[in-house]
Amino acid sequence: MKNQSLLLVILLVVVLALTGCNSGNNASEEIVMDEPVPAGAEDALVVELDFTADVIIPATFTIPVGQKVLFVISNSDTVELNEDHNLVGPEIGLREIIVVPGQTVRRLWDGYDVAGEYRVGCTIHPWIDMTLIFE
Ligand SMILES: [Cu+2]
Repeated sequence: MKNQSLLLVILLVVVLALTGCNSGNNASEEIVMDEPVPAGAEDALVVELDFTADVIIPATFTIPVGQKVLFVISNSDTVELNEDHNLVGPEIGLREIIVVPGQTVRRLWDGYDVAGEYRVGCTIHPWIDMTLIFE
């Protein structure tokens, strides 16, 4: 008798946990851990970046002005911080790209057409940044 009730409680907990997960997961914000290359990336320059727990690798990247970019951004730190990072560049109109631990995103960006050096970085961890050079 005791074992049966225990089993019933366990079953109930499992069912609740499963339905809870489903209702909390919005289809529109489903996370793809290894995003495919988006359509239209054929003529884009691939800019490959990696977030570690304290830096972005590489620290600088040079892009021709007006060049369309395919950002391939990974977050390889699943241990030390194990937190989301975002790449944001307000000065150059680069909107937030979020990368969760262990994820690789592939996003197209129109690029920027004023030569110069611009800081882009993570707003979650303000000490993590890099420089994009347009020339
Ligand atoms: Cu970060």
